[in-house]
Amino acid sequence: MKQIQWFVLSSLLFLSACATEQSPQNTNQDQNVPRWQQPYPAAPDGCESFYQHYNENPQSPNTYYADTPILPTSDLGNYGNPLLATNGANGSLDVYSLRDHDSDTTGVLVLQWSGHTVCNGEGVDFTIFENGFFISGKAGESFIEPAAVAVSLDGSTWVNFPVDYKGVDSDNDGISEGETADPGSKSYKDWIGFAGIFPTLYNESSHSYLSHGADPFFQGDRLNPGAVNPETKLLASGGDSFDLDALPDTTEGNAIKTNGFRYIKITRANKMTNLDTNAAYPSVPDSMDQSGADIDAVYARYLKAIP
Ligand SMILES: [Ca+2]
Ligand SMILES: [Ca+2]
Ligand SMILES: [Ca+2]
Repeated sequence: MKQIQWFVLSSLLFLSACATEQSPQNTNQDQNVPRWQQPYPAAPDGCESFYQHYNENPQSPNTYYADTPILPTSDLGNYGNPLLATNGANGSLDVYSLRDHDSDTTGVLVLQWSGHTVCNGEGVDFTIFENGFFISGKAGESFIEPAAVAVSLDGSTWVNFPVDYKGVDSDNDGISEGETADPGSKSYKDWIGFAGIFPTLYNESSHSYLSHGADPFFQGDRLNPGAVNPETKLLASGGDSFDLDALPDTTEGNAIKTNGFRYIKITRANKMTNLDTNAAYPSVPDSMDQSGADIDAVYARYLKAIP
């Protein structure tokens, strides 16, 4: 977060302080807010949907956001506490930053759902919430901090979600002599399949499913962040949603499409090689934190308890 302006930081700290006034976990639910009405989205055999779980067990503790850090396992300091990526979406500084830390410069975060597999159900299967936000008064503009996503059943064999960066030469003057680095596109349209692109609205205190009728698996409209789903009446959540059906048709990819996954790996894009250019993906100028995406939480839509 080295690029952060002090007044922005002050605002975030203020918002963060406000957010702590209310317990984030399933309290004070408004019985009148919209909930998903049955039938629930079709969950695979043996799996349960987020909506069914919370409609039927509104006081139950969380199981639907990733709750266990695998890498790193301890607080690295300097916005490096992985527990802030496993405590639900609470916004602003309640995040694990994929920046370089003294003891880890890989830009990688690995999380797990304890005792559960994330299933491949109908449509979107999980959403990653970063701490980006829409820039007030500028339709469609926001801070972009891209990260790539991979999933695994065993924690060792990983299947990457396909990504495509279309912003090479984003200053539109050709790769000129002496221009050694792509400045990094600020347009969300150029970052396909990455996390850290769509700002987060979902928040356990102020924009949750049970208390506010927000759907963590309905991203909404980039140009209309406050969108309401006309079919479900649920509020948009922002964030970056992923469907396991987008995985490649390899043996490993098909196994996860069929059986789901247990582990998720999130890697900041500028630590990865873009095979189109054989260079690292660029950082995006003017992002809040050019040193790495800040992961707030990952919510699963369908879970299966491991016997
Ligand atoms: Ca799916
Ligand atoms: Ca961020
Ligand atoms: Ca968090």
